[in-house]
Amino acid sequence: MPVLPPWVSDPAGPAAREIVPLYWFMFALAVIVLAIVDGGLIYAGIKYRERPGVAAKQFHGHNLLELAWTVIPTIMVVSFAVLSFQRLLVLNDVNTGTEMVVKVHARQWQFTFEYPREFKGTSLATSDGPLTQTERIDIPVNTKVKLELTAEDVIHSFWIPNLGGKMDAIPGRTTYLSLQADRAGQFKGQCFEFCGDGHADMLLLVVAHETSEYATWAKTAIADYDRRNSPETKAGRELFKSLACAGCHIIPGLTAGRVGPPLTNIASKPNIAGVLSPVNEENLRKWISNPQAVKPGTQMPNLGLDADTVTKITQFLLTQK
Ligand code: HEC
Ligand SMILES: [Cu+2]
Repeated sequence: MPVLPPWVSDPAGPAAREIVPLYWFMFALAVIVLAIVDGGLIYAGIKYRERPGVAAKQFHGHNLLELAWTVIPTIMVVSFAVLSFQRLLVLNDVNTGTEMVVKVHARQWQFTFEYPREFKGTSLATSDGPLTQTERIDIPVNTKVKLELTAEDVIHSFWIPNLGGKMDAIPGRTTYLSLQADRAGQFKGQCFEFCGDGHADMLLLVVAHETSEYATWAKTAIADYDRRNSPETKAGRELFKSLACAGCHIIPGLTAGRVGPPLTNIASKPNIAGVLSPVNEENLRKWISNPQAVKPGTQMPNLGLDADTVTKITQFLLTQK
């Protein structure tokens, strides 16, 4: 277990590096204050305590001391404020040198990232609009990315500790944050504002790619997106999203339920709910039409769907490989 916070022990971006000196400065002064206050307390407690032959004394008023413990903390607090403000000016400058703008939509309980149409000649557009990803954002290293954050329901907060900088996503308002990584790698984070039941599952991952590899990543991401969002399975996908399935199952980028298992790779699983194999059209239909008949007592309810709905949803689930 590292003792120091991640942005201090392993700063991986300019925002984190910006904060480190200030962290140490405040930490050092806090330790000095602690030593003086507690030291004085312990010293006085021992020296002036009541003991056989010595009565405890009371002291009142000492102009010099009172002046000192008013003026010194005032100077400290004002200097913290000035230094923090200076850092904030740097951190809040999301525009200077920005090379890419990504929209971040926060909702209970996931972050969705919407990329621009292209980045330095690499296309990031899919066959039906901008590329979007959930829980995960892929960026090129040493590139200043401006995040435009909004929230659909309640306040959420975007924070990747190793990269520094934290920003709330607020309904009805857009907030901004710069994201930049010094080196390729993965940096984890989590929503940092308690936002309901699923708050602890509202995860974040920043994947920083070498610039030369960014185009390769983009190609795969777009292909994945297009496969998942193909027009043939659109009807089933929309049904899945609007019916109760969405409340219980997660498919990143689509739904965020956590009661049932994730259905991300359902089509390549060996069986359905551990009891029905293989995973094919016929068995998926059986399960979705009446899970209780397949596995009595299962927590998935019978939703009483008509045959056409079941067909469409099944077609869609078969693309989740
Ligand atoms: C009330 C919550 C709930 C709803 C609503 C729900 N499910 Fe489920 N689902 C579950 C649970 C719980 C399981 C695990 C069942 C088990 O293993 O006994 C499950 C299992 C599954 C599985 C098998 C997953 C696996 O990994 O084997 C599929 C497929 C599935 N559900 C599809 C759907 C579809 C499609 C809908 C909407 C029509 C839906 N579910 C609605 C809770 C739900
Ligand atoms: Cu949240």
